[in-house]
Amino acid sequence: MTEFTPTPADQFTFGLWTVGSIGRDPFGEPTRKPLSAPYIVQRLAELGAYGVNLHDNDLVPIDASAAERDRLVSDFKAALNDHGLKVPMATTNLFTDPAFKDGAFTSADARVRAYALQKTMLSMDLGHELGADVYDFWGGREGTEVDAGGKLLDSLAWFRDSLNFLADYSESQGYNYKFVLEPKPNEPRGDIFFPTAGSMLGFIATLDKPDRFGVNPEFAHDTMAGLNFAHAVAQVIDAGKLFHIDLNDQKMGRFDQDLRFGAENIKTAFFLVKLLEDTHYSGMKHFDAHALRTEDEAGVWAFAKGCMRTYLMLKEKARQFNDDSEIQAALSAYRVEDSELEALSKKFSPENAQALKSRTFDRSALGTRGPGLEHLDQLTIDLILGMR
Ligand code: GLT
Ligand code: MN
Ligand code: MN
Repeated sequence: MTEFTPTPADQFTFGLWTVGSIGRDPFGEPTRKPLSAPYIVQRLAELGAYGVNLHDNDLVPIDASAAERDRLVSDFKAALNDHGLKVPMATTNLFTDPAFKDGAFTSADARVRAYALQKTMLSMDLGHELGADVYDFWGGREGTEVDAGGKLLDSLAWFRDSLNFLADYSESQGYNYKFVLEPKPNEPRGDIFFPTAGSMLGFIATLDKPDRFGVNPEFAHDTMAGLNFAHAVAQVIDAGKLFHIDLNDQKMGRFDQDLRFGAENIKTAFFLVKLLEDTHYSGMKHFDAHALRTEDEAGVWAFAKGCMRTYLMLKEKARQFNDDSEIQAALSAYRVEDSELEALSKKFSPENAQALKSRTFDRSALGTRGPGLEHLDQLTIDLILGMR
């Protein structure tokens, strides 16, 4: 159906590492051949994506010579130019190389922490050269399996110092980066520091330049831990910190599956899309997922199309939800308004406090009211299943 065909105006992005995944897992060898970065650019543009994001080493191998780097970057830029694709977000691979096995910015080895800063500055240079204005920090190795090393508080301080250093570096270079911190509870470490969006929000407030920093929440990361991703995103929006979002899917309690967006938790995906659309989220919608390991290259592009199509279908469902008179009536019935009590409760004053303290409430009536949520939720299910 053409109406669910994406265009760049939808601001969908993928990572070189997502559609480029070769299907390796801890138990098995790759099942697909690598795709070159220029080819990925071409295919994503054909599918209607807005942009492609990358880690430094998705494009330039960690041991590349300067000449090799220049050739890879210039071929990539030519492809971006030819196909009109952008690079909105860049990040650093601080997790694959064995040097980072016990953390990057939170390593107990000062040499590793310094190397992580060097690698990130060079990667920020590359991202800027490619036009990125969002820079992501996913601390995959920033965590522990054992806490006997006694670095829990030090790690927080080292991480803070590193982010402050890099924000100053960005400013000194005239880069206009907005930084996004991406929480994950575990995997690849047994426990990763800053496991939730809320912990990132708390930490951002302790940085030297908190305005430069936001959160990059990811559907699968909260879902692994049994959390409700739409709730987490609402909190990030409320804090004015939703600068970027990673969309995918996941079964609760499993390993990091990175499933196609909407593949598993369709109801949470619906309420998430509704939240993003109702609040006019204007950042990138990045599909941080990959095709199933079972798939060949055709499966990779079916996966990419599916992520975008499902988002657009859920966006249409959200519009229908807002236009549906029966649903809107059930929503109105759910909320009880009382302008006098709302005025008294809005803000403290001695008079308001006194008025509330002396008020008589019909507690029994409050406890027996049926709010109609079963009816409202079934209307939502009917809508999602296409029965309305
Ligand atoms: C890795 C991780 C993702 C992060 C990427 C950015 S890499 O695939 O699982 O959630 O967003 O470093
Ligand atoms: Mn992830
Ligand atoms: Mn992610």
